[in-house]
Amino acid sequence: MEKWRAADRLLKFSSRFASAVNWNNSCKSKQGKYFYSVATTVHRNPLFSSISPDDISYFKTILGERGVVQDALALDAANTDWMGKYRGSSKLLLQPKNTEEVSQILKYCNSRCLAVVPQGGNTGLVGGSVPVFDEVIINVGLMRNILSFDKVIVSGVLVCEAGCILENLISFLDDEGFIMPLDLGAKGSCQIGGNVSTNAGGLRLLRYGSLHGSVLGLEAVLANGTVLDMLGTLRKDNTGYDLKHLFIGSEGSLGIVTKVSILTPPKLSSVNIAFLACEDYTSCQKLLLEAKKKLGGILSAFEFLDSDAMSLVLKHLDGVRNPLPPSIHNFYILIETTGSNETFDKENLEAFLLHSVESGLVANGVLAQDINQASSFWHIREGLPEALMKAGAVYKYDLSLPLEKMYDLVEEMRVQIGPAAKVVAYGHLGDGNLHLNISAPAYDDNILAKIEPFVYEWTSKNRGSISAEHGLGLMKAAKIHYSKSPETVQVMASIKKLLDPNGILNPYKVLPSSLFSQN
Ligand code: FAD
Ligand code: 2HG
Ligand code: ZN
Repeated sequence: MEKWRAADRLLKFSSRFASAVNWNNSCKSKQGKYFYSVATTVHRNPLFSSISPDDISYFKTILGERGVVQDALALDAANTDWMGKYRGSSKLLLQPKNTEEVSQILKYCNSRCLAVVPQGGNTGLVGGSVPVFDEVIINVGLMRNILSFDKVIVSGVLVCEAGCILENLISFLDDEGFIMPLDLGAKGSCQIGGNVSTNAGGLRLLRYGSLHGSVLGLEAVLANGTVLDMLGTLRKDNTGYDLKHLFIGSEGSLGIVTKVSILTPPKLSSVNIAFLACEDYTSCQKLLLEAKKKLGGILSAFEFLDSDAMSLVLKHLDGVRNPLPPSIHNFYILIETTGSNETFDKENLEAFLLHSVESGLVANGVLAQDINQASSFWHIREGLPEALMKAGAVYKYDLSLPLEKMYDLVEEMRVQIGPAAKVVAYGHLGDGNLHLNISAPAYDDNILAKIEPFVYEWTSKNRGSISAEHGLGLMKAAKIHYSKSPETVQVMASIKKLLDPNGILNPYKVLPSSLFSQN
């Protein structure tokens, strides 16, 4: 118990820390240094047209001058992903203001066979949000209206346009006494349309489930311009196939999401956060099991990072300090509880932590005493992607694995790679989601050859998924077979061909290009 240091009351809070890194600041200067060409394995589909002056004139008649962006700086930003790793060469960015404009754009692009890439906040981590070649970029960021919020009749249903920034929705709901069922480090930049299109997981999935559960409806525009109104607000609706699910997680390959209806939970008054250290991975697993048993309904996050991840954050993020000094522990766990009974919740968490220390599962720990301390704990976990960016080149793998096997991969990867790069592990342990990051001074084919296909084969052999939450994008389009059977991939390709016969929507992403080469 003497290792247990602070146990004061945590003030309620809503937003954890400032938005994601603005990639304009963090990545741009690195492009020359770190840019990593992946387009070499993909060839431009020769059936696609190139933009002509007539096309530009047509788009101006629909969108006006303001919605047709050809400015070099803006295009440079839209062509480059958050990591500065993937880069296209689009000459055109379109910014529609409503669904009708999206429909007109797509109808025209389809008739001209102009390939498009839907782009949201451009925070994706798999090269899905930027062009591979000269695809037209369509960003619905100007479509950012909240259309309705029903907190009385159908509790907590928010209907909004797809370009709403996640953090703005979080703030809006906070004022209304509700919260978004998802939260992620990129909240300051990512759009709800992008979140839905990637089926983003994030830090609250453990408690509120995936977007397949909380998205009640959506509106999407197909490649030929057809508007699919599936913007229901009902909890239950079993009339035929539930097509909205096709658009949740299809990464812009089946349509452009223009509106979203989402079920939001009420904000609860008591939030507590603990930052703990464990000496081995087995203790982390046991702690999760215990947390699920003892904290049950109030457990809202269970995140982990290893010692290399902690060292990286301490080195690269300004103003961050280890809440559990002096030495680095092998593993750190961040536990959050959210409930409605402040006294009970706090006592419950304290009793759980005390028991965990006494039983040896937890080596050291600290409970946030105020909102600033709580934010600083979250900053360590949420700041990891930014710290990795600052450290140099990074190879990112976002894996679902059986919990008991998860850290074996990390250890095997360290042996596999040797001293050439640092293997850094963290993630949403409560969801069985490992973020395996390999940090190197620069992109290097020799390092890549040590990582792939080893990481995919290992994951497949252990019946994991090669994409827990980030999607396949360009990075893993050709790797889908490691997680899905040939028959399943074939059905996916049939759906793609049915909804987008010319293949104009986000080509080269999600599914192997080889499946469409006969087009
Ligand atoms: P973009 O990156 O612009 O696009 C992502 C994909 O969606 C692309 O394929 C794009 O074509 C498509 N798309 C975008 N908008 C639309 C639309 N309106 N209609 C159709 N298709 C569209 N992800 C997680 O799951 N969990 C996390 O915890 C998490 N944390 C992150 C932390 C940081 C610091 C960063 C940089 C990223 C993180 N991500 C996380 C990844 C990323 O933020 C999410 O995938 C997010 O949902 C992407 O939203 P976006 O608006 O930026 O989409
Ligand atoms: C997170 O959980 C994001 O922080 C990013 O999903 C993961 O950096 C990564 O690999
Ligand atoms: Zn994540």
